[in-house]
Amino acid sequence: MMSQSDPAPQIPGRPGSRAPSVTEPTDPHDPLPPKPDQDGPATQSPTGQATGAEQSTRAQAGAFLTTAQGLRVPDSDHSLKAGPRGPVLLQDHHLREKITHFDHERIPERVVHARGAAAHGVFRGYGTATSVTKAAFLAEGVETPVFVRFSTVLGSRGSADTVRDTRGFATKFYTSEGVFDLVGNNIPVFFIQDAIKFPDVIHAGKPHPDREIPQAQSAHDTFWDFVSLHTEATHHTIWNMSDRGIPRSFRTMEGFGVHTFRLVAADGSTTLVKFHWKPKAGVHSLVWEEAQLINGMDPDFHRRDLADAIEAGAFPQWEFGIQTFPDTPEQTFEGIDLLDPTKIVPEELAPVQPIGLLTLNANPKNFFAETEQVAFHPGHLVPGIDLTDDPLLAGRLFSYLDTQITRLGGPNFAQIPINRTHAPINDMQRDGFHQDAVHTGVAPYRPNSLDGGCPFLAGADAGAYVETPVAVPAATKVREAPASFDDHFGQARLFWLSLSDVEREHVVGAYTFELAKCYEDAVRERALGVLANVDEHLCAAVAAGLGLPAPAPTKPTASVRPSPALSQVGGTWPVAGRVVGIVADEGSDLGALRAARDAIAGADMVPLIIAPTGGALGGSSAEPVPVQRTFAAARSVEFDAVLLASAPAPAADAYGARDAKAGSGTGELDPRVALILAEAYRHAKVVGGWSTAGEALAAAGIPVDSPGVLVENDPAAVVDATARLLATHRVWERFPSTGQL
Ligand code: HDE
Repeated sequence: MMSQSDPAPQIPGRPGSRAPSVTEPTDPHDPLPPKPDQDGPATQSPTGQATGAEQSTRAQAGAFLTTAQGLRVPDSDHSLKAGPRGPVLLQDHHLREKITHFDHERIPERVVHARGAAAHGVFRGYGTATSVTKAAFLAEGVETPVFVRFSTVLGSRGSADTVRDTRGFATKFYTSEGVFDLVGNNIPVFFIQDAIKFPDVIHAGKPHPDREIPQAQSAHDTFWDFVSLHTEATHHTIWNMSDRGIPRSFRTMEGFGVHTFRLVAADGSTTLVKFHWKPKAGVHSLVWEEAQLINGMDPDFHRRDLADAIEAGAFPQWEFGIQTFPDTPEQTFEGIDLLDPTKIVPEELAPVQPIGLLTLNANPKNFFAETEQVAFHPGHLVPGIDLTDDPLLAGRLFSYLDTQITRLGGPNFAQIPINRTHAPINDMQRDGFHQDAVHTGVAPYRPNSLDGGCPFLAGADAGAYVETPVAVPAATKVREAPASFDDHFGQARLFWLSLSDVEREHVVGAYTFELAKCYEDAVRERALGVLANVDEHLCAAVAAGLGLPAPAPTKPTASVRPSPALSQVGGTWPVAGRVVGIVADEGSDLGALRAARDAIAGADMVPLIIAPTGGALGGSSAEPVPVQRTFAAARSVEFDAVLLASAPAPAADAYGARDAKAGSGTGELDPRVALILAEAYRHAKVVGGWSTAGEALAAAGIPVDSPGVLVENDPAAVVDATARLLATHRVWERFPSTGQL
């Protein structure tokens, strides 16, 4: 029997591949297939060979419960005892195996980027990079399977998604020449210029070591203590304090390789490049109050959004691009040191040239096997992509390999299915914990004759990775950075001056919030001293919010040319996967409701019906409308726009003792609906509707004639206008600026 509240088919989020029955199924049958939106790692062998096996050969099999040895088990609820009330017997092999395995289910979380979500996809090369790189996967039309993991940096594995933080954007390309990993972030610069400082910046950002608070955020003394003393962090920090620190979705983030890389063409010529991912959905962020509410309402907001979008067929896409710079001995471009990872090259000086398209089209089948066990490494390179001497990159090349040995329990993590290359392996590495390969021969050494001399060395013409013979200038060993790394404020100022007014207001709000959360005035004062060197208006506004005097700059502020490409306001983008809530009740015109719902789904957005109770509206009609959210369970932050199909009166549970959001619950309109509307309006989202929507908006105190408030008789017209406005991401006019920044 199907459950009564079977959701409309276009709503993503069904947990299993089939709707469950109410009663427990007892007829033995094989495991259900995975959901259609899911995919798993390719069935390569541990030595990188295509096995042609079905993915299901790696999944559980057979209809009956077994032990890990395949022995069928008659009872898994009772330990073996000497009588029903007697002692449990040590000989219970099933109990011991079950509990022992459970005891060891956890592995260490990543020391940074512990919280993440991932998806499978495909990368298609445009061929536009072939003049600068021989990398096979970048050739025209070549399709390469990929696995992409997005993450926050500071939080533990179970922390909330929408905290203010940098996001990881790590891509594993399973190319024909071996695995290439681009382990990037959503912010193009980093806190530090030298890897030796990484433990410092992370220890400062992580919770205080005594009380282990606060979780997953930078709004605390140790973080601001460090970044105010260590001023090379200023540029990265202002990005974190901007809207970039609170993305709306993984789908609406840019990605950056951060370091400068060196590309090598077939003719041996080299080019320095910076890698970029440009989201087709545009760069879009939350507002801070929204982010904070979401952390409570739906801590899984970003991972749910990614999975739901893929399940709904709104496949997230990014264009891959490069900025190219001549590979000169100075390794600078327009006076910018390309080895300094705290600097960008503005796109206006070096345009991002598209070289391929990334499409994420499948959700993982198993979080642990894939998302948790995937192991990225900036040293996973393919011919045509080489490194530079960025001292931050150098330390990473050591760290990523090293960390996996603890995290994944030994040196054989490359054999875990999600990490397996799609190119044949003959590496002469042997044994170790969790060895999956069954090597043959007797001579895992070179040179040998006993295994016929195999394996043999390849030359560049046979696809070998040959490091570029870059000249290294004669030098003396020192612990020093070049003088060109010294300017810590100029590009923070460039970023600030490139933002629109509303984005600057957000930056001021974020600094003020974070510094207000610090305990020590000394830390606040020092942080203001840093801001004074970035911009006097920024510093004055934050100081005013903190109730502290604004210090004078200690260095002359740089004269910079703004880079409009850094602002995320302006422009229009596709709306696929955006979420539109429709408030309705039994008084709503069901025909109009269905039409609106279907029009939203037809525009590739996700419609969610919000009603006084669960179940379906028009239960006795021929076509009931399933409800996805109740007034008690919904909050504005789930929706990009909220439409009303009527003005629902207070529902039976609209009183404070049952649902504190309802308050005293007086008035014509259900107070939870009023709250949803007020919040959505406050966050500059589209609100509107048809029928009696105007009355509801008025009852919620929303001026019906203000921008982005859409009330029309025809639901289709409302949906149309909603989609047009959502394409601009937010109703920006609702955030008028003071113009003082
Ligand atoms: Fe990482 N970083 N990192 N990082 N990083 C890790 O590797 C490290 C840096 C980035 O989804 C760790 O497998 C050092 C910059 C991402 O699995 C670790 C330094 C950038 C991820 C590590 C940096 C990144 C990591 C932890 C300073 C952007 C998540 C677990 C030199 C370009 C990858 C792991 C995933 C993860 C070290 C700085 C991006 C400890 C030493 C700069 C996206 O190895």
